[in-house]
Amino acid sequence: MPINHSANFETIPLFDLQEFALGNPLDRQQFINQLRNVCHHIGFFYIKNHGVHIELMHKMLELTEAFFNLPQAEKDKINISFSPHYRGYGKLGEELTKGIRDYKETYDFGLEQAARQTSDEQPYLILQGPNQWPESETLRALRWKETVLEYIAAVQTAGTQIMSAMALTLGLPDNYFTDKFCPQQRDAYAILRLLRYPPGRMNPHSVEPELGVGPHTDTGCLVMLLQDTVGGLEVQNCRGEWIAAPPIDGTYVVNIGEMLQLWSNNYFLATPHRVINTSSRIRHSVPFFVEPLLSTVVTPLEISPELLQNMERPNANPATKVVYGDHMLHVYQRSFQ
Ligand SMILES: O=C(O)CCC(=O)C(=O)O
Repeated sequence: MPINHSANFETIPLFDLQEFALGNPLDRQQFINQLRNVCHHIGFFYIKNHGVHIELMHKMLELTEAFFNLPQAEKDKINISFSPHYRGYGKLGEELTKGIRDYKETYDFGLEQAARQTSDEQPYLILQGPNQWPESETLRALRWKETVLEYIAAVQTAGTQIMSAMALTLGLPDNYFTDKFCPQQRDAYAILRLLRYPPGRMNPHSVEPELGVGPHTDTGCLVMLLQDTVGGLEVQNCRGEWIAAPPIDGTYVVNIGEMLQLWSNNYFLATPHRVINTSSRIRHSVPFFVEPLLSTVVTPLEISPELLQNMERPNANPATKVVYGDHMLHVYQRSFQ
C-alpha cells in the first residue's frame, strides 16, 4: 500500500481492515504503523473489508434516497426542531457550518433510547431520547427502520474495530477507547446522518459553486462516511490544496474529529474538509459518528517519547478537560439556530 506520509498528501490512502483483524502478527504491526502515520499526517483514509456487507451499504444508500424522496410535507412533520434530542429532519439551508448556511438536507437519528432526566450537572443527557421516525407506507414496505437499525449495528462494530487499532497506534491497550464506546451502556451515544446535496448551482455572491458543506473539521471522535457514486468530498492538505476523496465502492471514508485529536494529545489530526456537488446529479451520503459515552471526560493522553520526538504540531494543553456530552450539546446548539 503506497502511502504518502506527509501532510502535503495528494491522495487519500486505503486500508484493508482484514490485515488488522485476521492478519499475521507482521501484517498487523505493519497495519498499525501505517495507520499511525496516516492518523498523524493526514487524518483521513479509506477502509475496505470492514465487515459491513456491501449489499447493506448499497441498501442504506437506497433507503437514504427513498427518505429524501418523500413529499416535503412528510419530512417537515419530523423536523429536528420538534425534538429536544436533536433528532430529525433539517430542510435545505437549515444547518449552519461555521455560521454559513449549508446547501443540503439532513436527517439525524441514533441509537434507540428512552429520554433521560437532565440536571444542572448533566444537561447533555437531553441528547439521549427517542428518534423521530418517518411515517410512510413507502418506507415501511422497504423495511426502512429495521434496515437502518441493522446498518447502525454493523457500522458500529466496524468502527469499534478501527478504534481498537487506533489505540494500538498510540501504544495503548486495544480496548482503551472501545470500553468507552459501548452501545449497550446507558450513556452510549452515536449518530447516523442522512444527507442530500442538490445538484451544483452557482453561489449568487461569488464565482464559486455553492458549498454543500463549507470547510470544517468534524467535532466528535471518528466518522465513517458512506457516499454514493456522485463525488464532491474534498480534503485540505497543509498547502491549502483541496484533494478529492472520490467514491470507492464498498469502502468507507474514515476521518478523525476534534475530540479524538484532543484525546490523542494532538497526535492524531482532525483535517478540514468540504463538499461541493458540481455534478448535475443529486448526491447522497451517510456519515456515521462513532462517539464515546456522553459522560466521558476527555483529557490529553500522555504520549510515548518516541511519538513525541517527531510530532508535527505542539501537544494539547495538559490541563484540558472536556465532558463529551457538554461538547456535543454545544455543537448541536451552534449548528441549528
Ligand atoms: O457528505 C459528505 O461527504 C461529508 C459530510 C461532512 O463533512 C459532515 O457531515 O461533516
